[in-house]
Amino acid sequence: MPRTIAPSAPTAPQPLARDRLAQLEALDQRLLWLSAWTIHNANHLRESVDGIKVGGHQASCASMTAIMAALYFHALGPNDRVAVKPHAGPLLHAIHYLLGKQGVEALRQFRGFGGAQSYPSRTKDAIPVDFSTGSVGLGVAITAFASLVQDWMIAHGLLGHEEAGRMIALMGDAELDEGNIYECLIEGYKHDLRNCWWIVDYNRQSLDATTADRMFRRFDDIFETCGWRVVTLKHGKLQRETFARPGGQAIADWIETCPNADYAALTYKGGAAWRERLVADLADHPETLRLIAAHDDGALQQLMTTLGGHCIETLTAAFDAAQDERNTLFIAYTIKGHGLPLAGHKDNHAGLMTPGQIEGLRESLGIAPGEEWEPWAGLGDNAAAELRAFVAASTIAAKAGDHAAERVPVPAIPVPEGAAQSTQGAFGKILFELAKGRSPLADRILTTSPDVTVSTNLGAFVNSRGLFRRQDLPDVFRQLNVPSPQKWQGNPAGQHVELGIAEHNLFLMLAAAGLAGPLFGERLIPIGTVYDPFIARGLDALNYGCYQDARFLLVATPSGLTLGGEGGAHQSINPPLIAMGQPGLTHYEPATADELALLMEHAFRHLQAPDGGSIYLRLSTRTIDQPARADEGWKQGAIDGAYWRIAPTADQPVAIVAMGAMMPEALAAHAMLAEDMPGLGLLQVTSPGKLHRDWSDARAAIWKRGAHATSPVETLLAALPPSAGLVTVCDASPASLSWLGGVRGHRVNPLGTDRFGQTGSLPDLYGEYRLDAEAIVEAAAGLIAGAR
Ligand SMILES: Cc1ncc(C[n+]2csc(CCOP(=O)(O)OP(=O)(O)O)c2C)c(N)n1
Ligand SMILES: [Mg+2]
Repeated sequence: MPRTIAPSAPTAPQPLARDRLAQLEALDQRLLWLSAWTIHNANHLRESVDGIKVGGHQASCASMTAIMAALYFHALGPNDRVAVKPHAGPLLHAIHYLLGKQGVEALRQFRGFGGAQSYPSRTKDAIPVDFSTGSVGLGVAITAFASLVQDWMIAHGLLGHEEAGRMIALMGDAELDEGNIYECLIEGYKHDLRNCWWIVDYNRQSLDATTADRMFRRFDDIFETCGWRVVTLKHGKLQRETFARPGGQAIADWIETCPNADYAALTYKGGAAWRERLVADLADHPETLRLIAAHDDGALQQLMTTLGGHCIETLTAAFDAAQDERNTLFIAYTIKGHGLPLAGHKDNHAGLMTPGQIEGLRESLGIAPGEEWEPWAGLGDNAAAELRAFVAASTIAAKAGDHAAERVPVPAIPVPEGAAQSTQGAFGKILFELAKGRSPLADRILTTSPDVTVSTNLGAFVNSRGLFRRQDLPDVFRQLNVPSPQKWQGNPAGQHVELGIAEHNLFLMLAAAGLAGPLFGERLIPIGTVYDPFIARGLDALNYGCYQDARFLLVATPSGLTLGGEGGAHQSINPPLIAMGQPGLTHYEPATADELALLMEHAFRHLQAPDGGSIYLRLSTRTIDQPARADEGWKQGAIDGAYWRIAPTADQPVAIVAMGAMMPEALAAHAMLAEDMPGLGLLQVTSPGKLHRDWSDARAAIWKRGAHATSPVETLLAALPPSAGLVTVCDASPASLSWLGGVRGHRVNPLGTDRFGQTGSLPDLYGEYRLDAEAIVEAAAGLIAGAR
């Protein structure tokens, strides 16, 4: 039975003990130094073999050293997961270096081959990385979907309620410009999202410049509207105490109205510039002028730059006070480049300290020359030992990285019955059969769709397994006896996560659910459905999921011209090419129900295999006659990407190569041609991408290891003489298959769609796009005649 989810009780914040504060402040400094030095080493000291700039973001790191020290060494719980602002990657490496989980060599090789990655990477970094980041905004939003997945798992008894962690994003303020943040915010509100913390490094600088003043407080409104608690950490303790002194309030008021650009520029210029401006602007506040005069230039600079996000006490108090499950946006005011000579300069995003400046920083921190990589350098023996012990005792020192999750057994997937059916129809039947059965796999299926659940044929599964909702959602139409084939009732036992029309969210949801094994210790089988053309809408998120090796099944339907009258704007043309260029994703385009059943069974295994990946099934609504198979010899070929549906005899001058919903035309053309050409072959392609990948791999193996491997496509095409021509046919860009000519040098006449779609009946459209049987026959005749 699913458990009810009870809110966890908030705990009262305790004041930070003095020694704890001192250790966290020391760690703040260690992170500042190690990140700056790691980037410096990569750019100025490591030998450059290609003269290309290495890069790194010293200012972006310096902006959040206190935030990360306070989070990682004070607030983080054992089950919490964090997406780190991409360009603060060196800080994450520095943290793991101090924890003894990262070797110095990886830091020395930062951004080098095999070294610490420029942006935290789950798959490429040696340290535990909870979520890869890089494309801004996506790392933020995935935390919300990870929290939703966590709730799904708790509700299904796969995770104990007490094991729930907080899903945390450390983000730059310019990430708030990414639209996907708001798509996910809205989705989160609908799903009663909880357990998220998003911590904004609010330095009010992006890459190019300082950010718009008009956005002051607007983010508060937006997030509060979506149910989030917003905690603004504007001032550090030093500022708050100074503002409480006579004349201090006027400085606070001045800061309140100071434009971002002015604040940043004055920070860059330093204490004397602050004095000049404050004295001029506050000339009629004598007490304030006295207060300013009591600060020398250094103290004034410190006062004006100790914002909330740089104050450990302010940060830890805020984290301690937010110990319930409510989503919280922390807006931590910071200065980009804080503590570095780059501070505040609008061009500091990719700015690097000069060798002289890094020397100055080293000296100011008491680090001896030659001890730059020493984790505890400059602290003195006692302080170093205490800090080391503090770090060793921190919660995160014992925090596990990824979990190993058991594989879920894959049942046989029977072929749906029917002499004629569409792959989309067969998909619905297969899932319905799974839903009715009792296999452990069916219980692990999390389906999700951006408002196209019914029209992509997930309806029967959802009728059987229900909508997932943390709170019960009554099916009002059913209650009021309004007939509908679709049950629309939600509760914690439901398995389908219905999303609004935001395809980006679909892919982030699939990415999060596809990481359930490593993140939460139990595998899910995520299945997401979408209309094929709208894959493009979420491409960066799809790439993001694949980049971090999330495992999911994407089912895109309807596709291509088979949309018929519904088509036009909706006809997908290039997704097979997209998939071909997407590492971690294998595209299959079955033509028949038996191919689909086989490929789904394969997919359920492939999603769970250590060297597996995600799978994209491109399905169609076109009902086609199903073949009577003489044997099972086709099956391995279908998994490998193609098989001879009709094997050619030797010395055929031409062959037809066809994929998916174009099989009826290919078969009809074959029948027409075979009268004169008995022995004509018909190659049925299920996956151009798989064929291409294996072909490339075989080439690479020869090049790398001298191994002689022959890929499936080479073997298949070896059945034809080199002089033969190929007519390739697909309901997609013809480039999906035309490359086959490069495998053994066959001439190709490629048919497909390479213009934007029209509405129309299939015969109209196949005529218009030269995809009907006559076009295939003509293309074959052209090849036989020697013309292209
Ligand atoms: C989708 C995407 N677009 C552009 C970039 C390039 N980029 C990296 S960081 C950045 C500015 C980020 O500013 P902010 O989030 O405020 O970070 P911080 O000021 O802390 O460096 C940009 C444009 C990117 N990484 N991802
Ligand atoms: Mg910024």
